[in-house]
Amino acid sequence: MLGVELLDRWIEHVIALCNPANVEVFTATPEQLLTLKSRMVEHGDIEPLSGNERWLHRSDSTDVARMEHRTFICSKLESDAGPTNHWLDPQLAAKTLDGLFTDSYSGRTMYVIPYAMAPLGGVFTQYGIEITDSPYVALSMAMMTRVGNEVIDGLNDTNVSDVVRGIHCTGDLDPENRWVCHFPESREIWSFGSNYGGNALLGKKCHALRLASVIARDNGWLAEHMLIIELTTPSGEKQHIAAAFPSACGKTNLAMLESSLDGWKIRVLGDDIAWLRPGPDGLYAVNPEFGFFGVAPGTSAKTNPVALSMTQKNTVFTNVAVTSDGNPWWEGLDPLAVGTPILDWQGNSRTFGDGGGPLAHPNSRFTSPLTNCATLSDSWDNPSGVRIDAILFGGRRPTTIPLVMEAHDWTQGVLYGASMASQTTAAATGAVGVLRRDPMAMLPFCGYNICDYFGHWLAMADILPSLPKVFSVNWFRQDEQGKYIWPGFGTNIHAIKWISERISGAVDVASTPVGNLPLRSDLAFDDIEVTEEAIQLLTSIDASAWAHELNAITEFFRSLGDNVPEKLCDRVNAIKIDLG
Ligand code: SAT
Ligand code: MN
Repeated sequence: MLGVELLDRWIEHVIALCNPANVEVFTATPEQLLTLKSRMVEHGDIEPLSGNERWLHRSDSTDVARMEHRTFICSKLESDAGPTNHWLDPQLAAKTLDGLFTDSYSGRTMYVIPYAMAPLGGVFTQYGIEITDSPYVALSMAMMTRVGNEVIDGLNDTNVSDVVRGIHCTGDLDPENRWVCHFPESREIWSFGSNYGGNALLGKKCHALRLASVIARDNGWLAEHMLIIELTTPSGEKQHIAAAFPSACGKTNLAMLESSLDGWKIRVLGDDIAWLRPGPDGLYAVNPEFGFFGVAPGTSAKTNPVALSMTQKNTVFTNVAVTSDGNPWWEGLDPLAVGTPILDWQGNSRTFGDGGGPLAHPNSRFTSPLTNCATLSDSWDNPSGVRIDAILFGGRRPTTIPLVMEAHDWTQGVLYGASMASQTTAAATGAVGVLRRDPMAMLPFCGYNICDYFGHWLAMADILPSLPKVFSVNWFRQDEQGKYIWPGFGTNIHAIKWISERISGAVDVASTPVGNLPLRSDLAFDDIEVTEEAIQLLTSIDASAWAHELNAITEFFRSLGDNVPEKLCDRVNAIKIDLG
């Protein structure tokens, strides 16, 4: 089938198990895409929207987000999955999955999708095969990963044991019978019962984060939940920043930020995942993905005009509302006149302003290829990646955490990441708005023991020829009335500018035990609508709030058992002492 004996044998095994009506090796040729789309239209999987190659997909109403409690790491040892993952015994899992997948494709087409993650032809490139019975998954994989004949050539030249093998089945979409299982030792992924992005596009969270984090641990690199941007300073210097934020905390908006400050320019390489490896003179990064899978609600001409124009062509929208002239609509876009007819995300006839709840699902999405993006960096497809000058960690924090601060050293930087917390969002099922610790934004994505993961981050200091600076950022600070005090979005460039000036050594800092803060005179805040009190709150630290925060971090580390690296616990204690 692919001309690689061991892989072909595996594909034959899947055919025998799942019993499809047809088998198609899907390389997303123009003919294949045309046939796929017309088949999907016929079956009601997608419908055309107005504009050039814009499509709507409506998911099952219960299949709208990742389900962390149905996501499993099936390592041989439970201790390898660690305290934050759901573990399943691999043999037991295999037995259950074998049962679920038996005859599960009957009457359906089985798509075999060879894909690559990361630009082709470099040390970063990894190959995978996803087998699925979902045309929506096939169409999405063609946008989110690299597919095609060149990929099959690369796959042929790759060690078979390095190829990630993923098998996905739509199943009955019963939320209680949903399984996203990862086998790090055999590099396999089995996903049953959901067609939602993070559960079903196996190149994304399953391969590029959960399995890749294990591969990265074993090979001295990092697979992270990070955006990558290229910053050009007024003097023409290029710097690169990787930033970790939990899902739906504005990674896509930051990645596509258009600078309002004269002479500063931002270009995007990725908005969700970064693979980072030691290079000749530091840490190099690529975006393993080939597309954007962005949250639609809140994307507007004000928050992200770049994303908005990107979705004017060649885009699949999932679970958005549709206007009577066939345009996608979601909360955050310009309101329509009250009483205007509109279809909500489930296809119900509604009228605008009818008070019947959100029209688009809060986790509705757009899927567009990277090349749709007008501010894509020229380096986006460079197989060597770009050298990272700074790493940012951020979350939704209403209190305590200042707008921006710089770690004194790598250990404190790792502590920033390891103690990250954020209010939860609609990107995963469960309560929204609750503060939870989410180390490096990897809580749902680290494929191994989180304590070992902290250790691996610390050890990078010994592997890397030079270390990027590490910063903590917080765009979500609130006042006592619960009102956001920082305008965010475009104004975040002011924090980025300070970070850049710290990289180049152009500005000094106010040193505190929790990190280095900007000097008031270095903040070009004059053109921003933000009060003096707000600036004060955003750029200072409150010792009693921090005492509370440090205790909460200690408690969190304790909740992870005895294996959190001592270096991190010691640092928390040292900061407590320094704070007095
Ligand atoms: O929901 S996905 O995992 O596909 C995207 C995200 O949450 O970052
Ligand atoms: Mn994400």
